[in-house]
Amino acid sequence: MIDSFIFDLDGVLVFTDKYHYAAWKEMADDLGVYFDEKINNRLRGVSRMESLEIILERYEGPALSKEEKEALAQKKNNIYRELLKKMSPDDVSEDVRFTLKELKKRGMHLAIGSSSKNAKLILEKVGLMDSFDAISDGENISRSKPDPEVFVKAALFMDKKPESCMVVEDAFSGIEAAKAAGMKAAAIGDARNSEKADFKIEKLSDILNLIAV
Ligand code: B16
Ligand code: MG
Repeated sequence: MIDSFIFDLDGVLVFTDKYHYAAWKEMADDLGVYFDEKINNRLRGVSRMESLEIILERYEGPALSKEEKEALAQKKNNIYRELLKKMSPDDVSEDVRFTLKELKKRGMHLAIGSSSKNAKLILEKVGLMDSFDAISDGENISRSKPDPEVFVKAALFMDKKPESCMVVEDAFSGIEAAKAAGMKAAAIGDARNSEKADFKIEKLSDILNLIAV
């Protein structure tokens, strides 16, 4: 029986994807590399360094050293964190707030399972830091989605078994990670096109109808 939910952050609870895009775009433009929204879609749920490698598929300049790549990722992150300063509790929809409160009321355990190293900063900015029993994010994993590590750790932090957890994800890589962890996977947004998802939802509150499964 499902008694725990693990939420992806970017694309599920908040929409920081527009800031990721703006920051990568500025970095790519400065480097003279083509980058658009379609390429940006491939970066959902993917770690920062892996995202950079995807963007560099179009790079035609001289070979970049590890240090140069790290500097590019750092540059993107600095721009991104500057943009995150604009975030406030208004960036969390009524539907998201209602759903989290309702799940708590029904005795569910709640965790974050995000690839982002900025997850805690985002949760603080939008006032959701105290809404979760556990946070598993880019700071406590060594392998990124589709590896199940981030969700396995979230379940561990809550002291829950994988089979009692449902993951809510907007990324293909996240749905794969949830299934590899032995959990149920509910897809929202882009991930609704994934054949591996157990459930497809339009809005977050739709998961309230899935609890009895
Ligand atoms: P950072 P999620 C992911 O967050 C984003 O979807 C992905 O675009 C980003 O590259 C990744 O976090 C790492 O983020 O650079 O902040 O560590 O969807 O797993 O919550
Ligand atoms: Mg996401």
